[in-house]
Amino acid sequence: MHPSADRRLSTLQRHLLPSSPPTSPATATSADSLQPSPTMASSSSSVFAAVPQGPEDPILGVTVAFNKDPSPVKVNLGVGAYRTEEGKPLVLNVVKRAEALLLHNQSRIKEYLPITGLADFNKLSAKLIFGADSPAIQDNRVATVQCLSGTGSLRVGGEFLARHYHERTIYIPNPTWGNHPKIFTLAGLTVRTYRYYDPATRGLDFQGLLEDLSSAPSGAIILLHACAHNPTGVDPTVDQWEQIRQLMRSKALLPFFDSAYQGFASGSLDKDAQSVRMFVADGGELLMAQSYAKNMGLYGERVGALSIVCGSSDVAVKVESQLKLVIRPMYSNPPLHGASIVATILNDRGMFDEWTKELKGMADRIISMRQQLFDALKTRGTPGDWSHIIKQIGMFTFTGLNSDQVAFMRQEFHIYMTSDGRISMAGLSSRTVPHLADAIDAAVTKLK
Ligand code: CBA
Repeated sequence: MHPSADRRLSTLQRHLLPSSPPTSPATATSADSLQPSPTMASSSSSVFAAVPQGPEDPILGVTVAFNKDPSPVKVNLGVGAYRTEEGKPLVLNVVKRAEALLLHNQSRIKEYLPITGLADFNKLSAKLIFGADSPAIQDNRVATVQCLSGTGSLRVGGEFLARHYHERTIYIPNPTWGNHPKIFTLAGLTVRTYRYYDPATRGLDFQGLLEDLSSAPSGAIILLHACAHNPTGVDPTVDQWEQIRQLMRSKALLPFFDSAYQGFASGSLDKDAQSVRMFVADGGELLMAQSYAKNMGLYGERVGALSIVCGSSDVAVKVESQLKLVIRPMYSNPPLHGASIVATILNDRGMFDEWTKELKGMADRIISMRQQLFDALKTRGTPGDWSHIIKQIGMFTFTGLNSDQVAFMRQEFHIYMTSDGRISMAGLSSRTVPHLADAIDAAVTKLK
């Protein structure tokens, strides 16, 4: 464990947890009652005047800055959102078809969904990630609830664990998606990190990972990226996954998988679910947060699922009853539209096949962007080894550029990325690769 990383997290936890409420004032005197009450505040003041300005989100704030930039050559490689070769957001054809079907179905109603969401959607989502022949599904050991995309699934899972699991510590990889520590801290868990990435090799710090998981307390929760690790683009090999699985099961560590990119890493839904399926096949328990934001392009529909694989069907029934108690006071029940799109596609063989083709098209375009960027840097003779661009997988490249170089590229080239040097390959196109390569070349040459 890195003590410095742990210290950083506890500072973060102090910032995130609500501060204790102001002590209640002593009984009001008559002088007090002459002071202007909050409701008497003049129009120029506010009862919220002392609210401090909050910082922009490190990832979504990049888009805010990008939108303000009037430059015609600007490129947004911050948020992980797919763009076409023309640089436009993509609505999949199969999604348009599903929406057209839904629109023409006159018998559709707009009633509330159950607290757990659309039943069909839940069943199909569990099958998609665990596999149709999964023993856990066949034994009815899975409790699945529809949630607000990946983020909502992680949060509901975190709150469930904080209420009902004996160990409150969750270990997340270092680095990880910036929202993870905030989600789990606010859910009521204690967040610690395990070593994951080695900047020297720009690959997995497998030894460090095994050491840190070995020294985690028995029963601790371990957050694992199912595939296409964000932000590094570095995943364990199948052999390494097997060693992780054996170690975790031998120490009764509880896996909490985050699957935000199924199909985006390799282009194959089954291949990208391999790590998860290894953990389900051994009969053990786990949590799974699934998102359809990227692989179906349903970002703004906020559609995802939390599945908890339990030891028996009896336990799964009780777990589901408790998930309902987490969800009901939070947002009552989830939205209908996105889940209906997903269920329509997953329920129809033809549409499912069309989806997998479109998904593969997106994954392949990202892979080709990796090659093009690598070639462009090679042509320019840019100092350094850039082979990690083609070795890393999924939506992001963890370039190794430092925050000064990132700031320089924004200032001089209007290229926007997160300050840790992560670029969203899905935001690149053949047209913008040369511009990015020029910017990286200038940044590493000028700012060592
Ligand atoms: N888990 C991981 C590992 C992610 O990268 C993201 C999205 C999510 C949540 C969960 P959603 O709630 O939309 O289903 O996704 N991360 C981002 O792509 C972005 O959407 C990213 O740019 O890192 C974000 O919200 O930050």
